[in-house]
Amino acid sequence: MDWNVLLNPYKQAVEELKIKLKGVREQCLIEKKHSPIEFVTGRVKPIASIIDKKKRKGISLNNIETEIQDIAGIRIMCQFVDDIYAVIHLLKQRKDLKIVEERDYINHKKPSGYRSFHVVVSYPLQVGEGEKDLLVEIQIRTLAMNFWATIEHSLNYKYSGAIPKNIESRLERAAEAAFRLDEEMSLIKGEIQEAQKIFEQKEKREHT
Ligand code: 0O2
Repeated sequence: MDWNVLLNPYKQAVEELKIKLKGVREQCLIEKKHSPIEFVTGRVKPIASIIDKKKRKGISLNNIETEIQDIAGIRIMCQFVDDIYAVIHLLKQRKDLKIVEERDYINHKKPSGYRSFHVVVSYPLQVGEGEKDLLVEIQIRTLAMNFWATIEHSLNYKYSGAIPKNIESRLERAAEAAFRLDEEMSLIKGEIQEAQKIFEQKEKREHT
């Protein structure tokens, strides 16, 4: 298996999608509209994680590209929960990708406390001799959900997936606190957006 041959198109897809989604934010800012996208990150799954998942799920080498849907991963961070749904709506309108699966871990949180909305998209990458359809997993979450997930991910790594019970229950409570933070922020969304607009104008004046 030549991993470079397999992974190179995914690398390109991640770069292209990052540019396109950052472009959505730029466009909103230019038009002085609220951007549902705060920031975007992306990665190609490390080879060791692909092998690990392949073994864990009993996937054959031939089926890696169809059964491991997050070889290419994009993460979109939003300020408010409503923004997550605005991003999903936006993705559904786009002609350059097709949503093939949705996983709603916001209304159906994982037992760990994890919340996020996942969509798997089929992305037609333009290659030398035509087109290659690639699966890309896009995770859409608020800043608070991202904060929680990042911390839980490192704790999981530290404890090799066996987080001690007391930390696990604190994490579950922290996940609920993050959820309540999102709810509280949503209630004063209008106020926050107005303040951000005023602040942006002030910054602009100071730098011109
Ligand atoms: P990384 O480092 O993020 O790339 P599975 O991989 O079997 O758990 P499945 O069905 O392939 O699940 O996909 P799913 O659940 O839609 O997405 C898995 C990815 O979601 C994970 O990727 C994480 O990014 C994120 N995720 C899911 N559950 C949790 C959780 O409880 N805590 C945190 N922090 N993240 C979670 P990977 O493969 O773990 O790795």
